[in-house]
Amino acid sequence: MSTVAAPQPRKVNRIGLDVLNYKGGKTTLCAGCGHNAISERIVECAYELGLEPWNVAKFSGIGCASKSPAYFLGMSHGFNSVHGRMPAVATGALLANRRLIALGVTGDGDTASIGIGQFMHLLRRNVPMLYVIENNGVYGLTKGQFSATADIGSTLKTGGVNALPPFDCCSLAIKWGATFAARSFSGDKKQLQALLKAGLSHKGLAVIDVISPCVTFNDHDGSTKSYSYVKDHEEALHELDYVPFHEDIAVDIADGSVQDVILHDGSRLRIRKIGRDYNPTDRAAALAALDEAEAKGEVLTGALYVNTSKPTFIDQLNLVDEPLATLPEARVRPSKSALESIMEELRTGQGA
Ligand SMILES: Cc1ncc(C[n+]2csc(CCOP(=O)(O)OP(=O)(O)O)c2C)c(N)n1
Ligand code: SF4
Ligand SMILES: [Mg+2]
Repeated sequence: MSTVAAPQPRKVNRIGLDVLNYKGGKTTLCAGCGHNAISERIVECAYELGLEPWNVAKFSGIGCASKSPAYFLGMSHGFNSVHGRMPAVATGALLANRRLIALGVTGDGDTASIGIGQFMHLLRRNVPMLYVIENNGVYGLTKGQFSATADIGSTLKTGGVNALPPFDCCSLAIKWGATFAARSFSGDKKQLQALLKAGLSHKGLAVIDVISPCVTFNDHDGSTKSYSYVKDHEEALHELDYVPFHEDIAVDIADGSVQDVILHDGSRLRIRKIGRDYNPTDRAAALAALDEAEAKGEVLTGALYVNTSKPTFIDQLNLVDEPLATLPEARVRPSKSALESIMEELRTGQGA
């Protein structure tokens, strides 16, 4: 006699959702593309953190990387902007609703080529969002031309050699005002998960540059953004764990090889030394380490820089606590007498 297995209880997170609630549409990217692995990590992180997907706003530009928000967090808001213009859209949305959890996902072309101007202003404003760069060194969507993150001497599949120096998005981020900067690799599940969770817990601009190989156009010998190059040249600064605020954090950290960075929501980024001493709160040391790695052809990964004390763009504007988008007209529209007073001032040079 055959027996029917009892249905397994649904595994849910602390807000009662299962992992399927954090998925999106089926990917249309190439099999093996690094961007797909990053989407999977985002799904896992959002589920494990217990994010309310309806409070998340996903922002992107144009490119294979920028298509990927369609493949995770299907219950969240999403805005696919013009190529390279995502920062302005995200900034505007956050000004209208400061309670949104903003997640930008973009490519190296979208950020460092056409979008470099917008990226720089996002940095100097410290706009509070997680900004993930899926960095493959090429414009994947338009068939593999070099982007502005391609290294000097890197070759195209067709043989062309890149002669121009790259922008290092982490160096730019640290130098110009992001308060969290990290580099990871789409193939490093544990490190990327810890960084994504920490970036989502950070109050300020968190930039994570993830080397994400394009298997179709930039995964050959001669590319410095291929799986084999990154595996052979990765230099991890430390081992990382993310400890959520609701978990017991009692751990013996007396031996000096572990450092905790306390994030704004009370969770911690636990940093375990694996070689050199590295303090991610030291801005000058972070920039020097990136320069040194670039000179050696190394891909430096880990939490490069964290600053939890700088005010965000929204804080600096002294906005009211409620989202502006929800305020009634009576609170956002000047009264008739206030308008008359302004008009009088313009007419006479003196207030009414
Ligand atoms: C204004 C504008 N210029 C150029 C393009 C053509 N275009 C589409 S995607 C893209 C590059 C995308 O590269 P990246 O951001 O690195 O994403 P990937 O496809 O590599 O993931 C370009 C140049 C466009 N869509 N819009
Ligand atoms: S072309 Fe490259 S970047 Fe685009 S989906 Fe395919 S592997 Fe990914
Ligand atoms: Mg690209």
